[in-house]
Formats: sequence, structure tokens, C-alpha cells
Amino acid sequence: MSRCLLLLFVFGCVSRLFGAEQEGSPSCGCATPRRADPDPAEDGTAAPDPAAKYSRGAGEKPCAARGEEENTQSQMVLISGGEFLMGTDNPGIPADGESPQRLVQVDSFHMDVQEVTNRQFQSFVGATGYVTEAEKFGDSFVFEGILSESVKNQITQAVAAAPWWLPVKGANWRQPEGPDSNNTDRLDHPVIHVSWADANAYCSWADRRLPTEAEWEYACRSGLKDRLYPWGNKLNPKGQHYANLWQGDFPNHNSGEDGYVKTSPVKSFPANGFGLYDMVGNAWEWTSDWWTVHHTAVQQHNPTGPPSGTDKVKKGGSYMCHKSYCYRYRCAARSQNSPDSSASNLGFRCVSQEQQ
Ligand SMILES: *[C@@H]1O[C@H](CO)[C@@H](O)[C@H](O)[C@H]1NC(C)=O
Ligand SMILES: [Ca+2]
Ligand SMILES: [Ca+2]
Repeated sequence: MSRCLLLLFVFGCVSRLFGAEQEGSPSCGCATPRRADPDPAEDGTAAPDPAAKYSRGAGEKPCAARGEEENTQSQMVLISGGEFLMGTDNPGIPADGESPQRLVQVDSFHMDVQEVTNRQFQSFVGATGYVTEAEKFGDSFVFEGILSESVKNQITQAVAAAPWWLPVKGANWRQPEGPDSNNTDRLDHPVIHVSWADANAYCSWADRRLPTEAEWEYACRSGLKDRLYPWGNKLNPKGQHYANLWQGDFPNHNSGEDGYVKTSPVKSFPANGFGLYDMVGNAWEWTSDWWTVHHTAVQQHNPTGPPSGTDKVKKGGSYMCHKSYCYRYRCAARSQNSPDSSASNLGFRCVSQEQQ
């Protein structure tokens, strides 16, 4: 958790500024902008774990909600441990730290077959009263192309490097495009506008956790070696769409050839070899790792990323990704956001060591 956010809890609200993403490729169309941190924490591990109070052991959860909640949890699949080549020596976006390709071993774990949905997140909020960071801040980033004219007209502030991202007052997981929208017809779509802490709190409540980047990438590759996508090297085998991405000219025209111009219901596209859906595309997915672009080439076992940092790693790209701007719907691809960021294309899924 950033110190900025910690201050919010301790001293009340500090004024926040929005800033464009400073690092990485300037042509990066998919990476969402961040909430600017006026006082970046030198040590991200110093903050207490805000998720702890939502874990099952915390004892504050109303019992009545348990039954419903149990039924809405994602199915999980066993991902048998093994070794794989993480990253790539042919990076699509070198500045993102996709290389070097390196031998990594991961132990067995279980993974949600799908992104966490609005329905699932709703049962978490119903049981705990959890309030997301976007709701506390009062705004979240929404892609301009999916906003109504009336909401768009009220916004004066834009992000210079990525003008298609607008900070929308009242945008949050319940109101994905702001106050004149709702998620009632999208309960089986991935929850979006959730920060890293929100995602971490959900997984903790479900007796799960966020995947490490290595676990996520191992699961994405599903046993295939040196392939770009979870299913192989061809984006559209036999003319079929295998993920919810962007077709057309980014950011002006999304033809929706794959059936969706925004998020899609989870499991709308084929699963990968491990039985996991939407590993690339639909919503970006938070991981537990802090961000760095420097990786050791030495073989690693269950790597967890740097001990501290200012941004968290997200994987898989989203419905906004097109090769021309955001060639990040590959298993090796990666991007970053500050942990308190939220946006209309960023979600998560959970993993667990034990069978659930
Ligand atoms: C939710 O939005 C839809 C349109 O997208 C609208 O028809 C419906 O009335 C809204 N529901 C609520 C409860 O506001
Ligand atoms: Ca699409
Ligand atoms: Ca995804």
C-alpha cells in the first residue's frame, strides 16, 4: 500500500492528483494511468495488510451471508507444479522487462478458472461491507470510448500521454461508466475498477490469495513452450477469436468483431490447456508481485518479485488491447499500476495452495 493511501486512513483525505504513466513505452495504449503518489513509499512492505480484517478468521462477518457466498466462489483447477521458461528473449515491448527468458519452477497451486465477477464481488461486499478504493476516492479511470456524452462533457481533466483515459467522478465497480451506468446486466462480467488492495481483500476473504507473476504466467502458458498466447502463436486460429481484445483502430474505432467492445461475460472464449478462461484479454489481472524490469537469469523457485516497490504487476491485457498500441495480450507481457489505481479494464482472479 502506498504511503499516500496510508495517510488517507490515518489523517483523512489528502488531495490527489492524476498523472500519466511515466515509465515504459510512450505508445502504450493499454496501460492505465495511475493515481499520482505525492509521497511515494520507499518501502511498500511497511504498511499493514488491509486485507487481514476481511479474512474469514476476523470474526466480523455476518453469518447469514455465508451460504450465498459459498455458492458464488469460482471453480478452481489444480495447476500441477513444474518448471517453465518465464519471459521471452524476443520481447514485444522491451521497456516492460519481458526479458530475459529464464527457467522458473513453481509448486502446485489451484487457480480460479475465471476472472472474479461482479456477482462474486457483490457477495463479498454484501458479507463484509467492504468499500473499494475507487468508492473512497470518489472516482476511477474510464476509457473515453465507452462513456456517455453527458458524463464526458462534465470532465475537464485528461491524461496528456493517454487522452482516452478520463477520471470519472462516481465511476466504480457498481457504476462502471459513472453515475448514469450500472452493472446489473453484467453480473457475470469481470469486476473492474478494483484496486490491488481491493483484489487482495477479496481473495483473502475467499481464503485465497493473488497469484505471483510467475504462477500467473505458468498458468497462462499451460504447458506450451515458447508460445505467444495461451493457445499458441496464431492470434486467430482458423479465423476464430480466442480472447476479448480490440479489433479496428485504437482508440477511435472498436469494430467489436470478437463480439464485445467492452468486457465480456467470463468464459465467453475458449479455455486454455489448463482449463483457464480469459487469461489474456477481457480484464487485466493484478498479481501479488511488485514491479521491476530487472530479472535475474538464474533459475528460480517460486519467485515472488522484489520485496518492495511502488507499482504492482498486472498481466494479460484487456478488451482494449490492440497490437498497434498495446501488444500485451501475450503470456510474457506485463504492465504496472500503483496499487491504489483502478480502471475500467482492470480486474483479477485468485489462487490457493489448497483445494477448495
Ligand atoms: C441499469 O442500466 C440499464 C441500462 O444500461 C437500465 O436499463 C436499467 O434501468 C438500470 N438499472 C438500474 C437499477 O438503474
Ligand atoms: Ca473485443
Ligand atoms: Ca484477463
